Amino acid sequence: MRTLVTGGAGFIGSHIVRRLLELGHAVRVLDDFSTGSRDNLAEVSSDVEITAGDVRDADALERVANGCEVIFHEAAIVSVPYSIEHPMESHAVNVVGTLNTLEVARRVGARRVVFASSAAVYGAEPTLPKVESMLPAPISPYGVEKLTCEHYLAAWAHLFGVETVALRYFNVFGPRQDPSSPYSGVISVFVDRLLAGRGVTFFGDGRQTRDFVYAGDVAEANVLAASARGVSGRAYNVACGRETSLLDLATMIGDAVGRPVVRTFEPARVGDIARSSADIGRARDELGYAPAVTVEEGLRRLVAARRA
Ligand code: UD2
Repeated sequence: MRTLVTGGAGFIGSHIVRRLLELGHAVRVLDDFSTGSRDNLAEVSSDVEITAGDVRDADALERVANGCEVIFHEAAIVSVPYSIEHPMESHAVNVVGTLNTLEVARRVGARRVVFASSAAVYGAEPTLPKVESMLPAPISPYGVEKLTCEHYLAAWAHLFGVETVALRYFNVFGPRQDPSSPYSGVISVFVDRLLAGRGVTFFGDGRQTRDFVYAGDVAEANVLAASARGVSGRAYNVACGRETSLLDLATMIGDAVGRPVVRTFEPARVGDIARSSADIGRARDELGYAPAVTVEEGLRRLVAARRA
């Protein structure tokens, strides 16, 4: 089938693009290259139609979406702290960009939109593991935006028959995640620092936990969500289903790199949640999702990719 990946030159998008190509699908990418890069698609670029453009630009989006059966909508400003500092811009890209994607999907007759949502929709409510039947209660603009988009998706499925699926990503890691921004994922930062012979810094006591999921598994969840039956209008946790503390994570990364880990501690980040883990039963039962890569194995692959 012909597919479009918005944000396809970004970290997660580039994993989805590769998986789609492996399965023999035709792939188009729309990316504004604000955080994505052509390097992320370097060795597959001759197999992908890449267009530079903004998801808020309806004409550009319609041109690339025309003829596509499934749209994977990954284009977004992906930072919680950035959304707090720049709520208007974050809303415009994340909410208006998604609404535009839904409208374009309807106009071009796309069968399905698979959307990159986030664990941020759950907010700080402490009950674990997070399960989709819980009432979402986001506490950041980013979380509000992702939840708003989920509601738009469900409404568009109901009103216009565009099939929609929202995937609530937990803490995604893997090759091509950029370690250089102040908002970078903790694994990309820790791996980069250890490979450079430096120590790691914990914000807080390091006992906070996250459910880290390998990007290849996230790509597989997207592919499954594109074709599963009876799932339109629904949302699914995409995680590993395992809770890992940052202290344990640093030890695991030290093992993968083969270096002892020097630890320093700084005050906790404002708004940081203490613990996070997902119930992945709904994705398993309804999408057939089964994460194939453990955190340890994912770290080994990431370290090997960074060294190469
Ligand atoms: C993740 C997602 C975010 C959103 C959110 C929902 C990433 C990169 N971000 O935010 O988009 O979906 O989940 O809840 O996946 N930390 C350190 N030292 C460092 C860097 C980070 O201790 O050098 C801590 C940080 O304070 C936090 C944990 O590591 O407690 C994870 O931080 P993160 O930025 O990787 O991801 P998170 O969970 O804040």
